[in-house]
Amino acid sequence: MSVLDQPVATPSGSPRPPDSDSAAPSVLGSVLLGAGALAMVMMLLGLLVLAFVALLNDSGSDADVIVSDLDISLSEFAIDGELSAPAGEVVLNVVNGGAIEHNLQVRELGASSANLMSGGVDTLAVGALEPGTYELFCSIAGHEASGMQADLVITAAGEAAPVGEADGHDDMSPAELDQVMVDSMLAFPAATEGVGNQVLEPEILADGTKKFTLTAEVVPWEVSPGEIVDAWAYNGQVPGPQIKVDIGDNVQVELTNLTPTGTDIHWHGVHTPNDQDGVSPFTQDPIATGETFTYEFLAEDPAIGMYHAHLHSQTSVINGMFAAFQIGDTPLPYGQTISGVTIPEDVVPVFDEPMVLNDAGTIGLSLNGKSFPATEPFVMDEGDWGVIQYYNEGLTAHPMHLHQFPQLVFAKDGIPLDQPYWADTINVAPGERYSVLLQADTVGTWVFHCHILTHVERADGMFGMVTALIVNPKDEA
Ligand SMILES: [Cu+2]
Repeated sequence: MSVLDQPVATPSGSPRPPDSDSAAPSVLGSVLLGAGALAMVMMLLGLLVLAFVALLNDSGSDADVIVSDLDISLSEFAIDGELSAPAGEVVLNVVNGGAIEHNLQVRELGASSANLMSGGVDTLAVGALEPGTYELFCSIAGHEASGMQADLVITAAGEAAPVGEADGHDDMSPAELDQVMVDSMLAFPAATEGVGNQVLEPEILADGTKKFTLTAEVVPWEVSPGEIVDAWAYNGQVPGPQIKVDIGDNVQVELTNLTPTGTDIHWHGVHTPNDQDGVSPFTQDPIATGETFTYEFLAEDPAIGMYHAHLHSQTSVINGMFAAFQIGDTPLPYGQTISGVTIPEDVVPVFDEPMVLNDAGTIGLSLNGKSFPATEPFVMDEGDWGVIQYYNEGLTAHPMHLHQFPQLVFAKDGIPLDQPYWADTINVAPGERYSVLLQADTVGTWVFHCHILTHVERADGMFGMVTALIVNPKDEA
């Protein structure tokens, strides 16, 4: 924090314009640089300002104004930086250090920075602030709830600045902080409206073609209890409906675009003719708002794929336009012995479920379109086997850790591994898919989460990329 140590007097009751004080220092700087005629003109203007200030001093003004420049950093999903200042003029120097678009608003003042792309900067001069607490937040849907809020504390002159993180919990005792965390965890699993990943049934055309119908539109989506965001969704779901076809099927997918922008569908990890790859304008024209386009291709090879928008993906995909697309079945390592563990010849998983990761946009840090405690648990009986397919549709990698049970990675991006391997933490980068097999041989509720800890906890409790594997005793099945 740089507080100007030469307070400038102003007439009582008429706050100084935020930038008037900076004119004089910048003029002096220009003169030092010897910058020619423009600098001379600026210097004259500066002298006029100084003369005006002197005149105000002579007129008997008594209000000293302190100007505080505060550096504020935005990221996924936090507001950090200099969050306290003495009463006076406050200027917020905002930088977006994150990967996606953010802004900074002061709730009580209605003041807002511009929307900043990654690396963007803006200066928000909020004027003279009285002592008190002001709420800072990012107004992009879902970001505040994901953690982008902070308190700006303005102290009275001579009062010490608060110590510690100004996250709205400074006044809580350790026991109270414990209780907030415990309460947030005991809310799991919480019911919310809307279920993603529903398997989409095709219409079978006369020639046997499997035709799937999708509508893309912006819909309200309950990410966590009471937190409803604008999702960009296929058929009103996040993730969009799962499409499963067999090897050799002729596939048609008819998409009607009701989103505000043009779109297309890219079949990620799926072999298609070039003109069906869904990358406008290279392989097709953008599908404009209100238009319908039909993709058609032969499902030749097995795939653990994804489908998502390619055009405007930085908005549409992270806001929800992503889903699983599967061709055929990826073979399990039947009868193989891997690191001393033999997979049964006749293993039959009790489930084969997608785990779609996202971390950005309106949906935010989430598993299958939901944030803890609204995430769906996996449920098995003791001794059962299950298959989980990880898909990362977000902007950063997530090390997915399951307590207690190693996961056998048997395919990467849908390609069966010659040498499957066991791991308890699977790092899934954007665009990647991992297929894992696991056996739940110990009863209990086992936490299953991203191990980037700020993706799962914040001061007001557990959230985001956490779910659980619940293993019931066999005889209670
Ligand atoms: Cu993560």
